[in-house]
Amino acid sequence: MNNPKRYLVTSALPYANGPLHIGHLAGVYVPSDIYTRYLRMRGRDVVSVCGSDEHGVPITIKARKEGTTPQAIVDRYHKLIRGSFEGLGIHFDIYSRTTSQTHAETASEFFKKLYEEGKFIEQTTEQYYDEEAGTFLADRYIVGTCPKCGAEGAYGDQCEKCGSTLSPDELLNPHSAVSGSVPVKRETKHWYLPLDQYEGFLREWILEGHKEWKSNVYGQCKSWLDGGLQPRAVSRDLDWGIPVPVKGGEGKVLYVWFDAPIGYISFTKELTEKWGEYWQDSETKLVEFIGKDNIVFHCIVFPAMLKAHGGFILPENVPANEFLNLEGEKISTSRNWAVWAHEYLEDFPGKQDVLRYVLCANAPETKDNDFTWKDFQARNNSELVAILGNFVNRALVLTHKYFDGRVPARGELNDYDRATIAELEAIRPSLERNIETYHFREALKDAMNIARIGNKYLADTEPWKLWGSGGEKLLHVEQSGSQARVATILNLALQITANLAIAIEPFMPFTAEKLKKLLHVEQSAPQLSWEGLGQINLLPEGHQIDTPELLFEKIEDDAIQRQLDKLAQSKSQNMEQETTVEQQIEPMKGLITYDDFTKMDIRVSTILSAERVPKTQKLLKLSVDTGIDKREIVSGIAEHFTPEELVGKQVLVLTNLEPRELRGILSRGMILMGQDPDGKLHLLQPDSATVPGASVS
Ligand code: B3M
Ligand code: ZN
Repeated sequence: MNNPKRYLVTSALPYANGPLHIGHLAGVYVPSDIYTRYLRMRGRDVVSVCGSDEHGVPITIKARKEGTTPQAIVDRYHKLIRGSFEGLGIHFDIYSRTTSQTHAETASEFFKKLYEEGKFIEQTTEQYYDEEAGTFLADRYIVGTCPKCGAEGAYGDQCEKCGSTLSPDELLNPHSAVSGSVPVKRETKHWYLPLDQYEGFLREWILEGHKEWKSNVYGQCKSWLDGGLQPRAVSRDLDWGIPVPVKGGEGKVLYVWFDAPIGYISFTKELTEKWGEYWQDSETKLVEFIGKDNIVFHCIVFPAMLKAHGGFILPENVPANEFLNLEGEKISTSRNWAVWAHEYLEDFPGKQDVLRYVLCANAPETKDNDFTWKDFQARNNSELVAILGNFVNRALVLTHKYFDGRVPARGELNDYDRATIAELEAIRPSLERNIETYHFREALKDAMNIARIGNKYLADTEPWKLWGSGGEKLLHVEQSGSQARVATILNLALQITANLAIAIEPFMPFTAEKLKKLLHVEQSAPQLSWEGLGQINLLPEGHQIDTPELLFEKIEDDAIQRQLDKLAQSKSQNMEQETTVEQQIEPMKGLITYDDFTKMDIRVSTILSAERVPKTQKLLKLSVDTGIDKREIVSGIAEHFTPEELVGKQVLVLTNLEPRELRGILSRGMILMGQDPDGKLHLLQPDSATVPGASVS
C-alpha cells in the first residue's frame, strides 16, 4: 500500500502473568517502537495500540498457586509491564488491558454478531472434568507424563520439557492440576469458528496477495493452509474471562485467543472517537508486530474472525520475529533464565538506549539469535562509546576549543567534503527503505554509518593538525587559511552530528534527546525533523552549542560479571531443584537373607476388573487372576490410575501377604508398584504377555 492515509500499529498484548524480558522486547516491542517513532517523525498519522492480555488459563493457575485471585495477578503484572515499557521509552498511544469495560463490550458484541449470523458451529464434545473440584479442566489444567519424552508435569496442551504440542488425551497418567484427582470425561457444548470455510479467502489473501511478507511468516501460513484448517473452539469452560453472551453460554467464557486480538479494536476505541477511521477505512495501513509463536493467530485466526464479522480492514503486514536466546539457552520464565526489563532498568540506570541498541542490532529478524552479556558489553564499548559517542564528543570538544562553542562558518568545499556529503545524503533513502520493510537491524546500521562517516571525516581531515600550535580562539578576527579550513571541517562535523540526532531517534530516543540538548536545539526543532536528514544546513553559523558531555560510558567487566553471576545463580537453583528430587531417593533398607526373599510369593497376574471403593479417595477394588486363583485386592492407587486404564494390564502381585480387611472387603495380596520420590506410582509389568501365575524369582 503506497501512501496510506494513516497507520495503525499494533503490538502483541503481553500476558499479564509475568514480567517482560529481553525476548519480548527484541521480538516485538523494540521494533514496533522504532517503526512508530519513525512514522511520527515523518509526520504520518499513526496510532500505536497495545495493552495487557489479562485472560487465559495460565493466569488462573498462577493465582491458584499463590493463593490469590486472577485479578490480583493481572493488576500486579499490568503495572509492572507498563512501567517497564515507560522506563525503556517504548511508547504506545494507549496501553490498556483486556479486563477493561470497553473491551468486554466490544468482544462480547463481536461474538454475538458472529453467533447471530450463524458464523459459528456448535459442538458437544467430551472434555476432562474434575469431579472433586466440580469444574471442567482446560488443557493447561491437566498434567501428566509426556508421551514423547517421559517428563512429569507435562501440560495437556504442551510439554515444556521437550516442547511437544500435546492434546490432553495423549498425556499418560493424566490428573487434575486443581485437585490432583483423576479427571473423568464429561460432555460440554462449545462454539467453533469453522476456519476450513475461510481457507479459500486466506489462501488468496496471503499466498497470492502478500508474497512480500517475511519468509518466516509466509512460510508458516503456507504450511498451516497446506495442512488443512480445522474448526477452532472460541469458548472455554472457565470462570475467568469474558462471559459467552449467548443462550447456553452460562459458566463459559470466550477463549483468550478470541478476545485478545479484539483488544486491538477495543483499545483504539478507548483512545479515540475516530477509531472507525483506523479500523474501517481501507486507506489505513494496519501493521501487527508479534513474535513467531503468535503467527497463526494473527495471520489465520484473527483475519478469519475479521472476515466473518465484516467491515474491518486486514493487516497489511505482520512482521513477526523469531526468538532471542540468552547465553545459548532458551529464555524461560519458570527457570528464571531471562534478563527482566524491570531489573535491567534498576541495574543499568540511564542506559535504556544501550539495551534498545543491542536488542535491535542483534534482533532475531530472520532466525533465532543469542543475547550474551559479553556481546552487550562489546557493542556498548566498541560501537556506542567508540563510534557514536566518540565522534560526537570530538566534534563538540573541538568546536569549543577553537570557536568558543559556536558553529563556525563553512567556507569553500573541496572534493573530499563533497564526497562525504554525498555519502551522508545516501543514508536517508536506505534508512527509510529498511525501516519501511521492517529491516530494523540494517536500518540501525544506516543510522550508525552517519557516525562512521563523521569519524572518518575527522580522522582524514585532522583539523587539530591544521589549526597550528597557537590554539587561540579566532572566530571574529582574521583567520589563517588553514584555520578557515578547520572552520569548514567542524561546521560539516557539526552538521553530521545534527544528522545523527535525527537518524538515531527512532532507535535511541533518550540519546537523541541528550544530543539535541548538547547541540542546544529545541527538542522539536523543525530543522531536526526527519526532513532534515541528509542536509548540511541544520545548524546556522554562529549558533552556540552546549558544554560537551559524554553520550555513553564504558561498561566495565564487573557490571557484566554481576549479570553473569545472577544467571549462574538461577542455573544452580535449577540444578538444586532437580537434584533435590534425586536426594529424596530412599536409602537402602537393612540386609535380608536369601531365605527371607524366597518367602515372598510374587506372581505375574492379570487385572480382570477394577472399580472405585465407594466413599473413598484412594481405594480401588481389583479382581486379579494370579494363576493360582482369582481374588480381590484393595489397592490405594485410585489417585494415580483410572479403573479403565488398569483392566487387562498384567502386574506383579505379592500373593502370600496376610489378608487384610479394608472397608469391609478382604484384600488378599498386594500389587507391586514403582514409586517416584514425588510419590508418583508406576505399574511394574512383564515386558511381554506372560501366563498368569508365572513366578518372580
Ligand atoms: N498474549 C502473547 C504471547 O503469546 C499473547 C499475544 C496476544 S496478541 C492478541 O506471549
Ligand atoms: Zn516432553
